[in-house]
Amino acid sequence: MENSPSLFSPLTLRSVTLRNRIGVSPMCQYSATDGLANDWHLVHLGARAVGGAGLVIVEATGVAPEGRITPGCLGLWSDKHIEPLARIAKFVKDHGAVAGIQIAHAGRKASAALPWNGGAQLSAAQGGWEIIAPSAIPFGGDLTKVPRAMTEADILRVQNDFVATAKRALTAGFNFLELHAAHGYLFNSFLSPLANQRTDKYGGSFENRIRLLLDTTRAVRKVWPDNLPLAVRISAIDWKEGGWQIEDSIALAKLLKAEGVDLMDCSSGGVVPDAKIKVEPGYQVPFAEKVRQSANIATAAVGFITEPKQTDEIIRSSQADVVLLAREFLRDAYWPAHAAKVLGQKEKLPPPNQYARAW
Ligand code: 531
Repeated sequence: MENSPSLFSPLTLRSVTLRNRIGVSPMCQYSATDGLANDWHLVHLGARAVGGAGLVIVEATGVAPEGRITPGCLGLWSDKHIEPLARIAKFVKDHGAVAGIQIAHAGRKASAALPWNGGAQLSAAQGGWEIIAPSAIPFGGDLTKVPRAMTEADILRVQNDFVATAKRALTAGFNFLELHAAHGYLFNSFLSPLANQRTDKYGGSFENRIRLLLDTTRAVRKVWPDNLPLAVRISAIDWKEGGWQIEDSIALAKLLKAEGVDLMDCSSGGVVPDAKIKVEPGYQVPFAEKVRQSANIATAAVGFITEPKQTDEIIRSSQADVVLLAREFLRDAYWPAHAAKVLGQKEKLPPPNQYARAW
């Protein structure tokens, strides 16, 4: 009889095996200088590998300086960014987790202040920069900058930036790569008709709006080894009439799967500031479930997931293959160890030798 998986079952994606289904969601730390990772990132991510996560994903990491959300965001746009990230990838792997990284371009949501400085967009005098997007439409709210509509040359350059960054991520030792196509950032703003009003081959029809992401994925897959998993984070819906819908996500997932994407990480929202989002425990899990069932691809569930029982149930009921915890992991780096105890499965997560007498 086949055993259906639970939270502490391993998961193999290509040649990479996660020791359990618990992942650290990529979470911005706004703590880098010039995009360079430092001791904060090492301790933040390293602690969660020690805590028992199966997968640790480094926060949205800019493929270009102007693709950072804030001046404190990580980047991997040059070779000098590799070494401090390599140190982190090694530590994470040495402690039993898969080392993932999310690579990103923030598009019209770039050039913002750190959240603890208000998060509004920065003028040039404040250290901000020119922002680019599919169309010259500002995001709104505190993000008032009018982006420059990208030329075809800009589009090709960004594609190349993703490819070059993927290569550097490989050199740094990561064994899981995620493309950020959610939360209103550059790829997401091409996907959604609410942000993309282009009239060329990158706008209008569904086929045109997904072109940049599809082309970039194809190009990245060529340099990201066959034996390593590739994931894409999407906003499964815009939570807005006239916006991107779940059917679009399913159609996109099928096409991305055909390009060699192994896992769809299903978040939602972030394309427009006035979306009506009903945030409650597990509110995005149905998106992971629908995409998984309808596109026949592995998914990650993310968003307001905090409880061991709830998390275990998501895996047992086949709603998702991986559960990514975000804020709950900020509250508790040892969440997997605590969850194993609550679920009566302590034997499934052996302690690090150094901590064995206290586990
Ligand atoms: C939270 C967020 C989730 C969904 C929609 C909008 C915002 N996060 C997203 C982060 C940045 C900080 C806020 C990223 O995806 C990089």
